[in-house]
Amino acid sequence: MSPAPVIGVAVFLINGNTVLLGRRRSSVGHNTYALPGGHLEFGESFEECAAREVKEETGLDIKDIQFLTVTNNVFSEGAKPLHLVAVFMRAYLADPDQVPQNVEPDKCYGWDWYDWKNLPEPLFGPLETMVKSGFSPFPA
Ligand code: 8DG
Ligand code: MG
Repeated sequence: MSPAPVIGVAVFLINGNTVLLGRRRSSVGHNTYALPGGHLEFGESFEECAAREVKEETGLDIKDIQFLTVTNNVFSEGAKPLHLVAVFMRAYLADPDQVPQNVEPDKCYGWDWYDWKNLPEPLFGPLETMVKSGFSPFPA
């Protein structure tokens, strides 16, 4: 039987013209640059999940958390098929002087700010698809 779809929440943490990205060590999307984020836990709002995952992965506190969009991702190739509903949020640093920490070094090589016009490669698949479609996380 196929596994149930899973819900991921990823956060565009915006600082000026830059967003926070980290190169993944996890098996899904290994070595690609991704947003902080993780899986929605039972009973959580998207905003709560965004704040929790950013804190757990980077130590940062965020504010003005808003829903942006959702994408439906089916990875049918590979040993472990995955159906992922990815919820994308936007947020800002609660304290602009706070610096990201690599709190989960087994999952990530480290966090850094990247100019939206000059993103690193390769981006994590679901993120790359959005960027290629012309999506922008910045307020209009
Ligand atoms: P958890 O199981 O400890 O709660 O979470 P995690 O280990 O931190 O999960 P994750 O793989 O970082 O993220 C959860 C899902 O969200 C993952 O299967 C893929 C999806 N997702 C996207 N785009 C992005 C992205 O840019 N960054 C992150 N972190 N996840 C993303 O579709
Ligand atoms: Mg994560």
